[in-house]
Amino acid sequence: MAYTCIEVQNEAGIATITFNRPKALNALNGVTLRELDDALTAIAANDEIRVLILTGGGDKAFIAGADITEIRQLTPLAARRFSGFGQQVIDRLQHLPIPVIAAVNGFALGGGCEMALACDFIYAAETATFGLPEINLGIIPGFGGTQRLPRLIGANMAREMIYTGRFLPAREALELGLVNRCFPADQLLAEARKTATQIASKGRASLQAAKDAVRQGLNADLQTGLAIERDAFALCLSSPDAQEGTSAFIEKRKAVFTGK
Ligand code: CO8
Repeated sequence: MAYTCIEVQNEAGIATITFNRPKALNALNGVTLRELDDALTAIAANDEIRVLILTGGGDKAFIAGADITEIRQLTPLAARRFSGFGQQVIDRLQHLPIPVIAAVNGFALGGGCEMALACDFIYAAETATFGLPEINLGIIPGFGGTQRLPRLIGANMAREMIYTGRFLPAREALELGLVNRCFPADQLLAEARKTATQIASKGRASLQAAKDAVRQGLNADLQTGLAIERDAFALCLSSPDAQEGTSAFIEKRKAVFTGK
């Protein structure tokens, strides 16, 4: 499928998806979501890809939200469908079998912030801005923001952001734990790639097991989470990559994981 609103690049086991409608600050329209859905299917099916980075094209925005010109025309039924489709695509991102890093290079607002929240972690340019400003439009977040943000930064901070629509500068997002690390804008992608390269050298099975265990455990009580971890641990230990990793330690050499 030829894409018009995103760009996909694969290099050395690292895929990068760039949202590319800079004139509309990369706002998410239906076409962008469909293209993203398609790209995620291809990435999930490609065993060579170990890590995905999401970023925004142009120098102003990661994604400035759902495309307001498009959503304002929706009937309630169509809005429910569009919100459901957006949630589904963003959920697929969260369930992708590989780690996903959001490299937030500018505005991450509304649906853009919600997209970043579904990634495994967020790196941000010092000039980036986060927010859920839907309340200013007379609506609420519809791509998972009311659910994922409280889980990440706590209910009260999330409530304040959602009720006021306030924009948070990257430094404040860092203090809140919304962002893992901040970098000067011109170093953001290189830093995201550096971490991605480090992660890409690990075993595919153990990365997926770790990702699944954290995600599933976040929605479970502690005892259930520990049971999930036990099962995932046992499965990992029986994998060829675990044999390789433990043998390499004993033989004092660097492990070479095959992803099995
Ligand atoms: N949708 C469509 N176009 C947009 C959007 C958007 N979200 N954001 C910016 N644009 C467009 C502007 O209209 C403008 O276009 P043009 O040049 O043709 O006038 C261009 O991008 C540049 O924007 P600005 O001139 O406004 O740039 P500024 O630097 O002055 O301001 C801001 C940047 C502060 C980011 C400002 O553009 C803004 O406030 N944008 C809207 C942010 C927002 O409210 N986002 C939330 C959208 S709603 C949402 O995400 C809901 C998700 C769930 C949907 C569920 C579906 C049913």
